[in-house]
Amino acid sequence: MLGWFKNKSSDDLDLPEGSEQKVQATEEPVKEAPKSILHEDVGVLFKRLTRGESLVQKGQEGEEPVEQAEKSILHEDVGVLFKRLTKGLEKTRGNLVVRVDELFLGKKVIDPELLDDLEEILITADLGVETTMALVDDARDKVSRKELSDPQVLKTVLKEKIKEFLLSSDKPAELVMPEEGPFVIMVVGVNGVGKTTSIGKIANKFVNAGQKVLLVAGDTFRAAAVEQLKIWGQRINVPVIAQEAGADPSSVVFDGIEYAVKRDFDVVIVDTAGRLHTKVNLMEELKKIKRVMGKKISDAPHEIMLVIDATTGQNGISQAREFSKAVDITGLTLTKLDGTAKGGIVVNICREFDIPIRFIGIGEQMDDLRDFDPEEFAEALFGSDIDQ
Ligand SMILES: Nc1nc2c(ncn2[C@@H]2O[C@H](COP(=O)(O)OP(=O)(O)O)[C@@H](O)[C@H]2O)c(=O)[nH]1
Ligand SMILES: [Mg+2]
Repeated sequence: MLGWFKNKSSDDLDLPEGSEQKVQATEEPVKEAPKSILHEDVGVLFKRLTRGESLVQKGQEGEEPVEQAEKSILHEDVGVLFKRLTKGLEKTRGNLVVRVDELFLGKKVIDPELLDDLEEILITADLGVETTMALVDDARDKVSRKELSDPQVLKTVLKEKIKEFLLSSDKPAELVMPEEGPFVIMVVGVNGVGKTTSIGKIANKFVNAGQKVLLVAGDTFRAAAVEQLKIWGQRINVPVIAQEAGADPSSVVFDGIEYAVKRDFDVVIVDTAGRLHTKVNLMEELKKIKRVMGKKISDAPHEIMLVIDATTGQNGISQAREFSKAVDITGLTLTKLDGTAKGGIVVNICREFDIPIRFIGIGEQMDDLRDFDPEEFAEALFGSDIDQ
């Protein structure tokens, strides 16, 4: 039987010594285990989770019709969610889309000045120099080849191109589900980017999909960080493995993984510190944590998720580079898009990195962590038929 779909036992949870269990996991009704989700990639898995689908339906054997729509979001919900996404991206929309619209308003010719102004807008919205140059150079080429002369057409071309960059990131992640044992997610990122908050929100999605989730407080740098994760554990009713502040993170993680294996957890999400005494130590510590996981479960962690605060602009890009050097980042979460006019960073990241964006944060509420769907994102940003 696959680890992901092991029948849940309702035994008591005995936490390792030194760990604290705030709340007992609620036991979900036992469901029959499907067989074919094994090689589904993690990206797809996350997407299905965030759409509220049950994980225990795809590939199910047997003749009874799969109740596909049972939990999937109804049409009106999609509309509401989309509106919220649009609202979350309002600042970026104002800074990028509205400014581009204004720039092109009443223009009859594409002259160098127009292209310079366009360049400035794109840079200001944090699309990054390279992405901006790619867009503007493409326009210049088209103009000089006389393929393009109408500014309104350029505007459309520009939006299409940005969409293309976003969509280019929509590649399946080369990850497979573990054959047995829990699926382990290690969450990394600098201090304050939204790791712990995102962990709570992601864990909630897994819980809603019927998974038995364990949180591990690997950020032992500050007592408040441990407390914060425990509070999330309470909110969503999942146990948290933690030790006192200052404890060795690797030892907390070791305990956590061991506990999860022993107790048949489906998903383990490990929080890590974003700051230690020096940067070098942080990266070394993360490598060590990763090694410790690998000792307990040979292919763990199955996902190393880097959380980036979108309001930090190009800094976020440097963080992605730096963390990628230390550990193999397999997925990204971009938080606080609701708080920035520089959401163009999403386009920049899609174009520059091969790492898929799993989630975007558009607010502080539980369901404000959204599955990143490039098509939907582009639509929310550019869609002209959206009432504001
Ligand atoms: N507006 C907004 N705030 C967020 C979002 N994600 C996280 N935050 C806030 O960012 C702050 C830092 O988050 P935290 O999870 O503690 O960051 P960590 O240090 O990386 O664990 C908290 O106040 C969160 O509520 C988001 O998507 N939008
Ligand atoms: Mg934290």
